[in-house]
Amino acid sequence: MFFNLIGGDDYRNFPVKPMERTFVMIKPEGLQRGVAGEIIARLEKKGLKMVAMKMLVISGDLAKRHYGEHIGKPFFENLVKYITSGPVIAMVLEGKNAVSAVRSMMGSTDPLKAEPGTIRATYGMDMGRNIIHGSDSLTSADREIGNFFKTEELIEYTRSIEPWVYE
Ligand code: RTP
Ligand code: MG
Repeated sequence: MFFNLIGGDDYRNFPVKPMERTFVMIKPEGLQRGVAGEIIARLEKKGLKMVAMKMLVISGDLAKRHYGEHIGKPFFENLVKYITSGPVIAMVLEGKNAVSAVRSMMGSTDPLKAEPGTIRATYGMDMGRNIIHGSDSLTSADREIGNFFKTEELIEYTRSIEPWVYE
């Protein structure tokens, strides 16, 4: 967690707001199905600020590190095989309560159980094809951001719309 004065000097009378950063990934089917842009647009429209983004094919090592908490579970091998099967888009998004904001936009892990209107409910049919990943806690977010991005790839900038997103 870190603190950011919104709008810079022009808004110095605004209170300092705690902002979170979360790691988000459009999984391989997002690019194969041509819906990656739509999903990114939803996250942007919500008000989340993009601080890093890249397209990559995940290596086996990176996949095992990213999904390390699931090592030994019956779905682990398939998960690693799938997530390394094609390009993904990795992002860091910033905002107030960004971790839980993204998780609630994503919906449950199983797209058939996800609340209607959530990203997974809208774009998925199967547990192993749930289109998007988002960090499940601030601790995971820090770890996942570090796995995918160098510090210098996280871009610090001010958006003039900030006072129209946060009170
Ligand atoms: P993610 O990490 O991908 O954002 O998903 P999540 O937090 O909602 O779910 P998690 O428990 O972390 O599981 C990671 C991914 O593994 C697949 N999975 N399959 N067959 C199963 O029981 C099972 N459980 C999980 C899903 O693709 C899930 O996104
Ligand atoms: Mg998870």
